Amino acid sequence: MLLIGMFDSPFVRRVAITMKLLEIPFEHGNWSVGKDFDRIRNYNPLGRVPTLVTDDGERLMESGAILDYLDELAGPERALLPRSGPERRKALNLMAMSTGAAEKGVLQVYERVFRPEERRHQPWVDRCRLQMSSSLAAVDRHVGERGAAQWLVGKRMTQADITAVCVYTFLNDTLRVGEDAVMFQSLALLAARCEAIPAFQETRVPFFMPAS
Ligand SMILES: N[C@@H](CCC(=O)N[C@@H](CS)C(=O)NCC(=O)O)C(=O)O
Repeated sequence: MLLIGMFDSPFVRRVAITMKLLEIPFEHGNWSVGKDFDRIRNYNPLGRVPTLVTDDGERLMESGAILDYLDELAGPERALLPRSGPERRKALNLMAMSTGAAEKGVLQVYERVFRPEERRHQPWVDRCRLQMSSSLAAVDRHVGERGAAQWLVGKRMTQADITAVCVYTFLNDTLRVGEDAVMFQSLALLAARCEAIPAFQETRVPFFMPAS
């Protein structure tokens, strides 16, 4: 299988960590959405990552859809998302809050990476920051309610934990959300626990953020 996209993206990284945890081997297409745009578009008309090319040549897009495929490959015992019921809904909800925060973070990052300074619209950036922080704070509250030594859902690590940590680490690297230590303390503790695990360490590539 070929996983396209750099690990500095939280969406790519959550797929890569999942593949490592599930022991599904893959080649890594370490291509940038900036300079390798045309190359990526050969596999995904949107030019987005992650994109997964399966051993059968099928091209899968959207990290959520890719994770669904990987869970199916792994089977119900090893799948990283609870199969049904309240635990599945809770995990999906937490993942939506985390990926939503990441999307609002990515929009702020792209303001700096792709848009010239004189064309930026600060009220839009502020709105994104508020949405990102509020969503991340909601995830942080859930982590806090569960307690520092627990997982977000059930008794073992699930996709809800992997996604929350990938997003928190990305937003901390790029937008320094962790400096607001009061708001995201519980997430910071969960991230510290997870980032020590080999699958997380092997995929840890800090995003290069331009200064302004
Ligand atoms: N909803 C998508 C989001 C993926 C996404 O935003 N990827 C970014 C990299 S972090 C990307 O490909 N950006 C390039 C672009 O959209 O032009 C997913 O979950 O896969």
